[in-house]
Amino acid sequence: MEKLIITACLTGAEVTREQQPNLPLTPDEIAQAAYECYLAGASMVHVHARDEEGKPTQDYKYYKAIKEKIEAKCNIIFQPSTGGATWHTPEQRMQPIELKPEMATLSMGTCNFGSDVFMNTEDTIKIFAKRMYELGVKPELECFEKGMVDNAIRMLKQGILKAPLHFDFVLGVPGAMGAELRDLLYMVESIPAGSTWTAAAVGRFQLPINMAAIMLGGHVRTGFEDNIYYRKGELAKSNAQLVERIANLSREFGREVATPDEARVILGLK
Ligand code: KMH
Ligand code: ZN
Repeated sequence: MEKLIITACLTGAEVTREQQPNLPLTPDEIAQAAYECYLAGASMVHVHARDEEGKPTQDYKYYKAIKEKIEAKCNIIFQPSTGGATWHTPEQRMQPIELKPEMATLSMGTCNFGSDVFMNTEDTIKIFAKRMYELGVKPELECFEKGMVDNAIRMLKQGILKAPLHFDFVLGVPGAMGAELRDLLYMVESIPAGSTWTAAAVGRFQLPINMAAIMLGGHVRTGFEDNIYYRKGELAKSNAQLVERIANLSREFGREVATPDEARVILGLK
């Protein structure tokens, strides 16, 4: 089986220090967490920036600082968020694309997101995609429910997206698709042949969905953005602790873990 790409989603836009005391917030903390995850077996980091008050920000300058600090430490793939927080405008959300990262996220539709709405109109998706391809940034297609996979396939046929596609199934967000095994299987069966995919799931669903992805030949996203616990009632010590468990499980299963350069080949980044 292809080697496993582990993406560490370090911070997110929703989790707070009150909930998870070890949440990395500053560019230095995020870069250090990225490095620890790299040492633990991650080949990519999904990054959300925070300002000096710990509030989610899509400001270019924070992402630039984080990118540079990570690159000074290791060659892990830097994948900034263009999702931001639900209250960010599309213009704010697009800023990290200008850094020309190898990848950036691209959410494929609108859904409820807890008590908020995560808005991604067709026009917004097209504008984000166009700019990404102009700058040589490969989109990771964030699909929070099956209709978003269908949207991606439609946009592929229209030439808005380019094959091979890389999907990230984000399951278990309150207001969107659940995170049972059947939900993951439905997503996996629905994507075009030749696509690659990663599975992420929220809270207690993170570990079982990650394990299913290892077995099914997909890739894994783990980290505090999606889940802050190591096991029931026990907070994780770090993002790296979650990455290390996935790397160990995968190796036990007989599937080696990809280095960043191996991940680049699998994802067609080089
Ligand atoms: N924070 C969510 C509203 C992404 O990073 O691309 C959106 C999100 C998706 O996290
Ligand atoms: Zn995110």
